[in-house]
Amino acid sequence: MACSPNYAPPFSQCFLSPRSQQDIERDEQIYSSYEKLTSQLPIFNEWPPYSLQHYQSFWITAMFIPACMAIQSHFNPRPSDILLVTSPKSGTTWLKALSFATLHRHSFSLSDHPLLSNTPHQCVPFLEYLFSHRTIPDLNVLPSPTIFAAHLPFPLLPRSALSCRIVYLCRDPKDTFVSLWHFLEKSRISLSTEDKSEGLDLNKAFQLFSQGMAPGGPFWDRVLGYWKESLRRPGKVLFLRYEEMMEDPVCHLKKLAEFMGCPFSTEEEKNGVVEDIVKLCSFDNLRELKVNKDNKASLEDKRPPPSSFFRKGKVGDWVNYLSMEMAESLDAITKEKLHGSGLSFESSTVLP
Ligand code: PAP
Repeated sequence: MACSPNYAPPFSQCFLSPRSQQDIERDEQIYSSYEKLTSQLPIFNEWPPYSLQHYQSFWITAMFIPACMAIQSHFNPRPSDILLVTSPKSGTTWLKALSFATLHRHSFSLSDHPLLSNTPHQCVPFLEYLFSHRTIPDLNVLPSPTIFAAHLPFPLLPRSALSCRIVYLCRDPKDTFVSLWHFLEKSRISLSTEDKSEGLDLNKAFQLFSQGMAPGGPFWDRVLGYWKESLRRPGKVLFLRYEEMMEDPVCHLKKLAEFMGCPFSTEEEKNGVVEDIVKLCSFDNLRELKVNKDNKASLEDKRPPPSSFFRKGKVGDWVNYLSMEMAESLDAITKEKLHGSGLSFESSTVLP
């Protein structure tokens, strides 16, 4: 059984294979062409600390657009791999922890687990970061299966992504918005050096989010993309909701394990393995770990501090920040946008 102090996330290996001068020049050319294309896209600077650009009908964080282009052309997962996709602030960190702990449950003991000394984001990296090093990563050197994550909207995923299994997690738009606003405020403060740019006022941010002009937006187009695909290919795309997972994490973890191809055995269920993983990955447990309490941002790659991914972890916290008028307005937009799709957020609107 592996021991977590020895566990090092394997992702640096993607960049270690010897590369010929030709490969280096090829990657250089590829990324230069992506940067050139990126520089021509409409830019929007209202959401500090990140700029957004309009790329293929979505507002994407500008610094990740060359990586998105690289993913679109060079991401070729193996059928065994698993891709977690979320709208930003929908429970990505939680889903990463749950799927990592579930897939690797036979390799690590819960008392000495990699998630106790690595953040969920270190255990399951975003493709947007893996492809942002001006080098196409060699993902084939990674153990099979490997879990990756992405915030990419479905229309921006390459066809090749459907060769693996995709888990999509979404969250009520009001809570998503409130979480996003707090996260960007915290990121702005922790990433600012001499630049003391002002934050985005909550009311203004709300207006922009409602118009679809928010990181990863429009919210509804993104959710609908994965919702429709999950109906079309239920064996390939599992559609999950934060509120439902919070209500019954055990039932949803079993569903997730089955979808990932590693269902819990009757023996495991009897022995409480599912409950143990839920406990390991719970908000209260992860938030209290030293590694996740870290308040230091990485200025080099503009990464917010680990602590910014753990705020309240509650359903319905919007009630503390949005007026009833705002909530009704966002609900009405959501109802209209999702009309006829079979998807609705109405049950998650009930006041907590
Ligand atoms: P990302 O999309 O930027 O990677 P993501 O993890 O989706 O981040 O967003 C963090 C949200 O998930 C926070 O929500 P809040 O602002 O409403 O509190 C965070 O608290 C919540 N979260 C993080 N870990 C967990 C967890 N283990 N269980 C439940 N919620 C969690």
